[in-house]
Amino acid sequence: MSYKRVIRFIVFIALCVQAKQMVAQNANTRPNIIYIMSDDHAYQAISAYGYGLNHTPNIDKLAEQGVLFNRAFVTNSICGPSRAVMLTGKHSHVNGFKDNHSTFDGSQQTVAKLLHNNGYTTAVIGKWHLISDPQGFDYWNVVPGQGEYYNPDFIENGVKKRVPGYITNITTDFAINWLDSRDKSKPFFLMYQQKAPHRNWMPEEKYYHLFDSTQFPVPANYFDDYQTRTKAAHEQAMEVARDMHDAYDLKLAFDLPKDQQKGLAGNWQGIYNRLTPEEKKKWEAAYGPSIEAFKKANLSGKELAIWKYQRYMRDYLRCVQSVDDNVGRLMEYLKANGLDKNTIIIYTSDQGFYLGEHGWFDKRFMYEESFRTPLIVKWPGVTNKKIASNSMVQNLDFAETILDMAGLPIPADMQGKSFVPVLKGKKKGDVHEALYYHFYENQEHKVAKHIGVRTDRYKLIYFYENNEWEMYDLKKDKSEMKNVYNDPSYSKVKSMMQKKLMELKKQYNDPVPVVTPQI
Ligand code: SGN
Ligand code: CA
Repeated sequence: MSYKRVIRFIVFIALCVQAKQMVAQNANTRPNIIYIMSDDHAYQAISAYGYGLNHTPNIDKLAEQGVLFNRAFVTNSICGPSRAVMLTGKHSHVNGFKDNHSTFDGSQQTVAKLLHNNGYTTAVIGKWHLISDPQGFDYWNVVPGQGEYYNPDFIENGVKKRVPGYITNITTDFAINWLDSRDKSKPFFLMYQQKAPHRNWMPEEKYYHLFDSTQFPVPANYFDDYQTRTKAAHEQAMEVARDMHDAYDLKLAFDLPKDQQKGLAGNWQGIYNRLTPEEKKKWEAAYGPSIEAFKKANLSGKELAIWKYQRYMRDYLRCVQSVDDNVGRLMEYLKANGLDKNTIIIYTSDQGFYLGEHGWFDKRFMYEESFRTPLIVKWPGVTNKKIASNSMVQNLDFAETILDMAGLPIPADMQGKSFVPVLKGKKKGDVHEALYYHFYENQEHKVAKHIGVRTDRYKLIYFYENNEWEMYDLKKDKSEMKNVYNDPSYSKVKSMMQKKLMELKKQYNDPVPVVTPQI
């Protein structure tokens, strides 16, 4: 080798070493980010929020060293749309995914792609629900559609296979495996997304008897008659007492006769068939006695409605318990591998959920229980003690906040706002002074399409298919039982809120089809 070539070779090696050191340094200084999103996890079912229904010690531990948001909301309370908003930082009408029947245009800009293109190694594991294949991830292992609780299918980087076990545990196994085998020279971004506690709430074997003897307090408005509310609240199909299916939701049957296997009964048989004969035996031993007791009691009217509520709550909260256990497992892994000090944890859900309030299960409406979502952010070195924040934030802000945490520039076309200043304790007030909402999917559960605006104190909802309005004074009426839209003493508030709604609609450029002459 000539002298010059030797020098060139030495310089090349020195540059390589330097580059490697820089990458390693980056991996050490730029935070890792784990975005934990459970499906349909109501804030009422996280003990840190103080509702007293259950105990979630591992999620609560995040809140002990982080910021617990009391006023985090979504823009469109349903699964796929919420996920698309989170990924893009754009409202549904901009990212194109308006309802669960849409297909995500994966070619567009997402927070995952931006992190990936700027030195992060990225993965998404668990529920995805955006139809098209994930893009912007070094590794993906997601369930098709909603996923199944027992022995679910997973699609790993495009290859589908059935995986034995319980979905909440499997999702964590995959997350830990990826963390173990990831490219350790880079910081990581992991989207760890549980299917639980989504319908039809099938618990893990070890929790079959949890809450067996617990009587949950029935919400004060469980027997809501929707007086003062518009047609939309009356016409929904999401009442625990009326719309839950005996086999599928309430687990009042095992194998069904062939001629009954239609609709939700068919769904039940399909998922029940995923259990092995051994698993079916254990399921039947656990649920059999309560089915017998139920038949014997021969309940009707209010008693039957309350029995259904208790049945729903027990299974829902049992599923939550496995979610909490698995958050604990993941945190233990981080600690054991020295990752806990430089990993930000975000815990949230794709929306809120009704646990019997207004008599309902499911979500969709802009009323608080489904519009709001749990949100806890733990950022080691930044959020060191428990802080409860009342600042109004929205899932529209997640993408920008994550980029901000990673020290990356925020694209001008994103529509949210970073709430890093709240996490750093530099901002106490609202990130948004008013929040915009738009729900599109008037199909299953029959919730009319609507837009709306929420401020600190008031909420205005416009069901534009019905041309009907509702307005709530949240200070006086936390449960949204009294529609004050036509109350003359609120006429000024009404004009102020309608003005805000139109301003936000314009700001976000939402072409809502109908606007009445009233505005
Ligand atoms: C399924 C459920 C609905 C639920 C939607 C949306 N029905 O269709 O009860 O509202 O998902 O949920 S089921 O018979 O299939 O269980 S979401 O979380 O995906 O938006
Ligand atoms: Ca959901």
